[in-house]
Amino acid sequence: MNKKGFIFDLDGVIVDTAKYHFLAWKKLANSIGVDFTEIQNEQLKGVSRIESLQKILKWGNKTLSEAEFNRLMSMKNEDYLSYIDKMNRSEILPDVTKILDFLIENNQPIALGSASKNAPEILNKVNLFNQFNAIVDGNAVTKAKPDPEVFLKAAEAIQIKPEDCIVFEDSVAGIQAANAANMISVGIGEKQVLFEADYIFKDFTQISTHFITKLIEK
Ligand code: B16
Ligand code: MG
Repeated sequence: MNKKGFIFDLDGVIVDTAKYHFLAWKKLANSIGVDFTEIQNEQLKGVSRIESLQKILKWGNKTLSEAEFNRLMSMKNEDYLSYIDKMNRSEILPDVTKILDFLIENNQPIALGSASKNAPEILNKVNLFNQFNAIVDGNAVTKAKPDPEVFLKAAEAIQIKPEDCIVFEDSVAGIQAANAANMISVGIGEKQVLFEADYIFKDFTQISTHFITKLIEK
């Protein structure tokens, strides 16, 4: 049987941790007198922790010393981790396990390609860590999405050529990264937002095992 590399983003694809990022960033932004809305939160999807704080400070017209910047980043992460700590399997997004199980049954290599430095912890919380043959996360990359580094490293880790990899992503930057890596991009979310993707589905309930089989046989 053909082998393709299936690379999953984490936040917004496997679990909806965006709501916890929102709560933690809002608390932090408000604590320094900066407003933070759900619309702004959308713009932080797929963006690294450092860049997220830089954007919030820019929106609020604030400048901070390096020490203060680092202190705020740790504060946000501690708060975020207090939500992650309470996560369990019920937070896996619908039909994600159906697709992962199907790929495993069909001996297809699976990797994680996420900007999050908390990825291993989250995968452990929802008990999915062992489903992945490789994990490439925010600790392993130097260049953030839309740079293709995270996905190229994931492909290398599962020993599949980039053009034989399929990426599932919910962020615009992530779709651009997958396209730049010369991989097939599958957008999970809204058509109007993710129009640069090769395929777009609202969520995994819309993805059939028939579609996955076609990708494997391509
Ligand atoms: P952390 P993904 C990304 O995860 C999130 O979408 C983004 O909002 C977050 O800032 C980034 O991870 C870094 O997360 O603070 O946990 O290192 O979508 O690439 O899985
Ligand atoms: Mg994401």
